[in-house]
Amino acid sequence: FRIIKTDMAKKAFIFDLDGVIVDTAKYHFLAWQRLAAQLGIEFTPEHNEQLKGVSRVRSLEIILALGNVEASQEEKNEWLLQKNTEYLAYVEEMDESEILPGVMQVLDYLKHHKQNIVLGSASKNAKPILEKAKIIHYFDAIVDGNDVSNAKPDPEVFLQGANKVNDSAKNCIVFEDSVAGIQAANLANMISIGIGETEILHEADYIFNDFTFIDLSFIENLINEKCV
Ligand code: B16
Ligand code: MG
Repeated sequence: FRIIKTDMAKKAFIFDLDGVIVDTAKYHFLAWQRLAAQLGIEFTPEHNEQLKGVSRVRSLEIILALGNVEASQEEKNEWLLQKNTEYLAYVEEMDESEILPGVMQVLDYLKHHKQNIVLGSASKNAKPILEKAKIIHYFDAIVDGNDVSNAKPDPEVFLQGANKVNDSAKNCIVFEDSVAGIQAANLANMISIGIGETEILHEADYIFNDFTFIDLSFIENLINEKCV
């Protein structure tokens, strides 16, 4: 008889951080809101939605545009530092209780099945956050805001992640909560899984409200799906 060889290459499961693994968006919001108030700019939770998945520098530009505020590069640098210092004070208080529901179950399943686990985040603070959440050891590779030059929706962050674990894009699955992140995964030719609302993330291949809606048999199918 003949042995039919199937492609059993390890898959790479690439996780966004903020909004997927932990809800740090609330701390970004508090820190940005304090700065906005200081500058006399109204900044609401609705405005904050525009900052999801967006870099720190771009976030400041969006807030300044909301208030029609023009500033020198020096002032912008000072405000970026102020915001990040305040944000890091919140991060300092974080622990594993802030990991979003259902995430650990999927991470444990992937680890147990020896799949590659990768972080693909726009945040320059990703490593301290993963350390605070006590899950940094789950990750085979980390690509964050310090590594990439092109922000999502550019696929660079996810392509770098695939590269770090020697996986080709067709073997990668991305979990993302932002529209730009889903677009980046699609542009990278990876499977995109939206975590959040269908109306917002409709470009994703699959959408779940949160990780508690993901059945482990779904993950099992992704692992076993033959890639050509
Ligand atoms: P930092 P993600 C993103 O993280 C956040 O969604 C976004 O709101 C934030 O501005 C960005 O990180 C940069 O964060 O100021 O820590 O470098 O969703 O890509 O994990
Ligand atoms: Mg995110």
